[in-house]
Amino acid sequence: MSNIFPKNFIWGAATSSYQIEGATNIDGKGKSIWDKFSHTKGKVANNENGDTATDHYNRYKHDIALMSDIRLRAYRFSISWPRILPNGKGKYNTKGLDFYSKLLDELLKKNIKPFITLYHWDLPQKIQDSGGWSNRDITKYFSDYSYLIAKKFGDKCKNIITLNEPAVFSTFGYLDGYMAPGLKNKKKYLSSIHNINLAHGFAYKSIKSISSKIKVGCTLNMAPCLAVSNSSKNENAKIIYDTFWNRAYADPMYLGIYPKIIEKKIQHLIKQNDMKIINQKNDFIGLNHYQHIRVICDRKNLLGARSINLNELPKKINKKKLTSMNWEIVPDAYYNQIMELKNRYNNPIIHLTENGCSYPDAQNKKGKIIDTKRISFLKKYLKAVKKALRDGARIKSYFVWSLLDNFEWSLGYKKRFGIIHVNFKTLERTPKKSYYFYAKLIKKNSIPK
Ligand code: IFM
Repeated sequence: MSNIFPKNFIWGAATSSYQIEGATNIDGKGKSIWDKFSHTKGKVANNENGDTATDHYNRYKHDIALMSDIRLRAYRFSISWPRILPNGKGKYNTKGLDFYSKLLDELLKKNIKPFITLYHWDLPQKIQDSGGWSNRDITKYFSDYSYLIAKKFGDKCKNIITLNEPAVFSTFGYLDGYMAPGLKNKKKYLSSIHNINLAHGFAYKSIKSISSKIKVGCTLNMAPCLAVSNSSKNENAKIIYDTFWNRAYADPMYLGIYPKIIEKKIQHLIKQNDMKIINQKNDFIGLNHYQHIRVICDRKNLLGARSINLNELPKKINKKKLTSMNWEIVPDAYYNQIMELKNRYNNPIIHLTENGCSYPDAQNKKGKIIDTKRISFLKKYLKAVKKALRDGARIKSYFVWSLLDNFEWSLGYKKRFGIIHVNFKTLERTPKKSYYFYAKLIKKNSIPK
């Protein structure tokens, strides 16, 4: 199999607002659920927060110059909803719009295609105060926010992703409580599923009402599930987890139906026409993928199933096969997940909106970061992408996660995913070896040897 990618394949990098911007409390920005959560003692490793993050808000020009130096073709970033609408709705904040307007202009000047994500988890706290994703009213607020962004930026950006990883922010935010807003409430979790789906549908309609030329889709974090053992209780747990993790959003958004297990539980929330609103003619699916998921039966968990910690595995896994997130390196799972999208969702256009790995990435004595493990990871995963292309998947882009080391949510700043190193004391950027690897990949449009 050759390593050459199709002509016009889009090589990009991704980030998100709360993880990189900083400037959380200036220029009229409202508070987000992550501002509150990270400032609540004990919620984030070392009690870190995104107040400064990488200070991208002030350094965006320099960051875009670094993108341009390697001829990055696209940049996926998210807009901070509370920076635009401090209360989540109502009057907009001109300074917030100005920031993204300047960012977009700078990208276009350097010939870098912007991919906007409207929601990457930093919900306005004001909206959380009235229930957040568990209150159906959010669908209207999100739709209005989407309309505003499309109206202001639709001429500059032709690809909009409505939501980033619904399964993550609903499961960890409303069920396991491990991420903002930190709830453990099955009822709210179940309502959040339906409201998230509806919000996507309404946002699609709002954006398309501004211009049918803007391409719209949702980014889903999907991964093949494996039972931790073949006992019937674990096999059953796998089916439950797989349904909630992989199908709760993709099936309604892309097929117009809820999986039976979920439908039974949320039937009372589904109003006439809801399924029609949810199931739009999406232009693409965005896939974020890192590893497969091992599932165990756990009656204490509100779903009766959860993903495992690796130390719960009957057999130890070779440490070399793990990243510093303790995630397994399994490129076959990437291939299988892409093919599952192709086969189950009628061969859609796919954007690979996130993939990458975290390692400690210390600077050596000469100040260099030789992240050979990341390069090896990327080579393996990109070969899986290539194989899926060969087998007919309509993949148009690949976005490495991430452009910069950043704030890894509840895990704080220790987990480094960037191809550019950030010194969180001085905020100095240092391209890692993988940055130069990526440059070569882009130049040759082929996986370097
Ligand atoms: O950092 C996150 C990102 O915000 C969403 N996808 C997974 C990444 C790594 O955990």
